[in-house]
Amino acid sequence: MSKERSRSIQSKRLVVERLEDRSLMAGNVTAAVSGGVLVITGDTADNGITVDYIASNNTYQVTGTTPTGGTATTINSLDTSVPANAQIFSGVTKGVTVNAGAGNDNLVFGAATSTTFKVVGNLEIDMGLGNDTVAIGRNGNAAGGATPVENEMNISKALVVKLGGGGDTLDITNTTVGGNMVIHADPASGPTTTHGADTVRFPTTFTPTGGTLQTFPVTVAGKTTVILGAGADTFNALNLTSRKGMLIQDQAGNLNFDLVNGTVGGEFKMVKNGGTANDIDIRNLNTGTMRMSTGNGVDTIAIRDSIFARMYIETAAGRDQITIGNTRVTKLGLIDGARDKARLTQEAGNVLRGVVKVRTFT
Ligand SMILES: [Ca+2]
Ligand SMILES: [Ca+2]
Ligand SMILES: [Ca+2]
Repeated sequence: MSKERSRSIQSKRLVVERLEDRSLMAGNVTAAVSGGVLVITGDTADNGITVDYIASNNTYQVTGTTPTGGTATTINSLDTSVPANAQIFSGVTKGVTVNAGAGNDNLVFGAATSTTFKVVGNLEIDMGLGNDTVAIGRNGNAAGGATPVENEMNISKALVVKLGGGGDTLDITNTTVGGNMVIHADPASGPTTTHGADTVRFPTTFTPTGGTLQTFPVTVAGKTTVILGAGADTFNALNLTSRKGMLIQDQAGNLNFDLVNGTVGGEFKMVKNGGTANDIDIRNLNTGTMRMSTGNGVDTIAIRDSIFARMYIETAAGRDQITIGNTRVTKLGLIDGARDKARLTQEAGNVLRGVVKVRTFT
């Protein structure tokens, strides 16, 4: 073999090795349409993924972004910041599925420049292990901007989000769901040691600079189920309507819960187990039956400006604080402070028809 030939082989090897190293670090996501479903699959690296809907020709674009502290993600091994490499898909008629895999992944639906996002079918997301962030729908704009940029998300069937192990954050705004909405903040099975402190938020308001507050609600035609798992979890919902009921479940770790301007058809039910000092705030909730059990620990529960046909509150062990203000119960209910008794503070404006109070003090 000539010296030149040998040198040329060596330099080729070097180039290949360098490319492999780079793709491993950057993370690659595959995207393809299979049976009418847009399937997006991440790897074990930190993946940044933005999915956009192009209304003019009913197509979907998947773009790689740079996750916090990571490097730019490629889509189908292509650098999508190069216009010629744009990954655009048609024939998406039966939904969108995302499996982000391990790593600290960042998933966004709706580019900053577009105004609508449509999914015909289910939107199913599984973020897997790692501290992940997911944003569905958009309102607001860059800091100091004058005009709200909004992206209304419209899902014809169910929205299912599994955030997996780790401390994850999910934001949903400006969204309508035609079926049920199911959110698992931790793995649905297996030991709670993989559970993390998760945040599920519905940040549905925006005030443009020099303008007035605007509302971008979330409406679910079916039932909403949120399972927060163990860890110190936060649930903060503003302007959330769920027409066929709502179930909130939380295991060990303190829960910080806020539900403001909520409408729930049928029953709102919260089952909280564990935590030493849960903080539960409900304001302006309109539902048929409000059913809450807060488990052990010294819990703070405040219910204000709300209307229920029936209201059941059980606070279990621990000397809990229950505050009720300007709230109307039209049929019946029960407030049970359990064996340590709960302090019940009644503010002005309550009409608690048929509500029996046991093991409470004022
Ligand atoms: Ca990943
Ligand atoms: Ca996760
Ligand atoms: Ca959790």
